[in-house]
Amino acid sequence: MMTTTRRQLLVAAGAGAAASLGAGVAFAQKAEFSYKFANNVPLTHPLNIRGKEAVDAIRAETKGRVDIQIFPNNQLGGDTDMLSQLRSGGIELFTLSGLILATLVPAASISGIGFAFPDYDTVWKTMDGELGNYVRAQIAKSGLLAMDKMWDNGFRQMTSSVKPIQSAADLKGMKIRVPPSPLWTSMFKAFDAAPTSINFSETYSALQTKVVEGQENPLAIISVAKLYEVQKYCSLTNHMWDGWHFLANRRAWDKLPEDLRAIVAKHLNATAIKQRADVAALNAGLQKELADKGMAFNQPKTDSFREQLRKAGFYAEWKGKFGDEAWALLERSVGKLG
Ligand code: X2X
Repeated sequence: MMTTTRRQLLVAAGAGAAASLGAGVAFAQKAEFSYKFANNVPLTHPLNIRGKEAVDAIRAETKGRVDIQIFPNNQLGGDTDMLSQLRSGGIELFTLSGLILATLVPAASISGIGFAFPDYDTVWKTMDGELGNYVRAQIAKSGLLAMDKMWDNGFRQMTSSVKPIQSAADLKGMKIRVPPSPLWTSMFKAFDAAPTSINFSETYSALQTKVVEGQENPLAIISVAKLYEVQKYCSLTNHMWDGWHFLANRRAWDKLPEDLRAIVAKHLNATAIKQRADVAALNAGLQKELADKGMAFNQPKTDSFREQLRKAGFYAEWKGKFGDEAWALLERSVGKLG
């Protein structure tokens, strides 16, 4: 079943490429607004497949006035570098994990609290709702703008080249790559692991050269970035959810006339909903494909991980950092934490 879904996605990618060639001919005159959209994942990820669909729709509906070029797969640098470029205006559009954005907007990492979300329904209710609005308001104060709908990365799983992770005790001392974000480092320190902050652009080689033994990511990322080539074990921990904010440089956004802004936002937000469905399907079905490629899967009980976070004071510490208002918004959606 999964092979079909993946094939459909790849066919969609091909169709997108053809459509954009057509668009190039139709709108050969120079666009009034030529913007760059940069991101950290390969072209085969639904973020780029649907992203392409969105920029094609925007080009068509604006009759070529808004022309967005996609720079996938860290072509313009790692996440922290792309964030600087977004702020300076070197790139106009960028998708970034809320947790990494938290280096600039601390509230943005609240969606990554360990084991906060039980399922996707709760994720989208929360992030399309009040907590998401709260975070987007904080982002707006930073000179950036976040589209209303986040794009899905997914529930994250732990992988390693040395052993399956069966319980929190197996993480003790493990050299594990985490994305550059205080919350990620704090969480894996609370697990008693030895986390190192590494941008995704450097992750494959860090695993390959054994600078680190493990990493954690949703199955869609493990698949499209071929992390299965350098990792043996995959432990289905679902320890946190992660998604991308679709960010714009404020000055570039304000340059767009109101009607064009509405068209861009409409397509980015509508396409996000389709991208979420693609990622959910991939993450639900990729286990067999990755097993066929040689990964060994296990499904640990989550109790020991949750208990370890509680014992280490992780929830109490981050409740203090995020503050009562944000924490209450999160708990209103997901129930009492910690
Ligand atoms: O850096 C990662 O691990 C990734 C690709 O999941 C993010 O964008 C946070």
